[in-house]
Amino acid sequence: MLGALNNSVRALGTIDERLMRCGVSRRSFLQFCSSLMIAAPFGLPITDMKTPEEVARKLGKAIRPPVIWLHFQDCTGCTESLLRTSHPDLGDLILNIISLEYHETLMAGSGRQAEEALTQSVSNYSGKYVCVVEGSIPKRDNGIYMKLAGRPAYQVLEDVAGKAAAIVAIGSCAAWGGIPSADPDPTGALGVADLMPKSTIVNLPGCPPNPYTLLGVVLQFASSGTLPELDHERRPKFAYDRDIHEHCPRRPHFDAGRFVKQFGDEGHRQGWCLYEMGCKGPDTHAGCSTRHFNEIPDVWPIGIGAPCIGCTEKSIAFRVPMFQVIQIHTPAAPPETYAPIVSPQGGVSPIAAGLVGLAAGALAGAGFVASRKFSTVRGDESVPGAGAPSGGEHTEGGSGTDEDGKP
Ligand code: FSX
Ligand code: SF4
Ligand code: F3S
Repeated sequence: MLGALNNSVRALGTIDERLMRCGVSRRSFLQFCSSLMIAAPFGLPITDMKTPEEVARKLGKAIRPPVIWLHFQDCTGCTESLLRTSHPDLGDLILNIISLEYHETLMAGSGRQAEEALTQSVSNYSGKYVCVVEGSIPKRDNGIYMKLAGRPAYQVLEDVAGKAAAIVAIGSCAAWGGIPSADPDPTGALGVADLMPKSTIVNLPGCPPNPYTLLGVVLQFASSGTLPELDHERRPKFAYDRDIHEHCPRRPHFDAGRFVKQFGDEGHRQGWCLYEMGCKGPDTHAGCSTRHFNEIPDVWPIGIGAPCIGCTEKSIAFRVPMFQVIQIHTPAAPPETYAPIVSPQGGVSPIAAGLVGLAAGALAGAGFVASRKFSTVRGDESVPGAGAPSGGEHTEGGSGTDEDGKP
């Protein structure tokens, strides 16, 4: 629901109606709903259901949300990650689920035609659309570094985003300036919230962010008119609640003190921890380690052997040098205190030798007792100690009695 609907919004029809009209199979829609559930396993009411069928039932009844997508200073990676899925059908499906009214990269029109399309969309869906902003907005020298149809980008933003029901700042550029704001920040690049602090804004930082996070937010809004719970940086908690380091597949190597020292070294080939290569995972909140990109397993920075640069964190990416090692703020012991991988070899004291001997003796004894407890008769699954089996063959090489009954 997008509040009280006007006729233009109602005319967009429900997601179910659209999918049926376009011949999209139920199976594709259910697959999409499963992916949405994986991307937002907790904290998003639209996916807080038991099965993809339930999610599909709820989503299907929602009116397709009208989306107006603005591009400012960016690389278009956010759009690319949304539409360049490994299954081409999925890109089509997404464009059927949301109603993308204006998007400069995707629309056929240009120049005056495009301008008219923007004006028309804003007026048709005023107060009802989701405005997705990609890219940062230059403010230095009164915004002369980026103009659209002769107007500075910040004015276009204020006009279009100002009439939206909700604004989603997709990517680190739109959230807080991103790459264009890196030192020396020649254009005075700002994020949407810097320019419109009082508006309803959801920040989805990431360079690029996971597209399912955007779809989760937009579809949640379309189906119930609500936005997910946000953290202090206006990021939805369902996607930014944990840091990369907490659930990184290389974490066992970190804990064991196995670090890549140089790209291409043996540790790098073995998939060891990238902390000493400058990985910012311990200070970076994002879900990349469990929600990979483009539907392909292991497609995320650390998965392909690159350290996390902290792209979802305002104070890290494009502020702290990529390969600079950061301090560990978690209570874990510092890496210097970890046990080395190869322990130095030295002489063995008589006491230590005695203790090792005792331990070895105990283990050998336990092994002998265990070998006596389990039957070596093929096919015998009786409980150890429950008495001799009544028949069957001896196992080859078994450690029980031989054919003469000798132990
Ligand atoms: Fe920025 Fe989006 Fe990085 Fe690029 O456009 S967040 S540069 S991936 O794509 O805005
Ligand atoms: Fe993973 Fe980086 Fe943490 Fe190492 S430092 S475990 S690579 S997040
Ligand atoms: Fe960004 Fe780090 Fe994920 S660089 S994409 S937050 S692994």
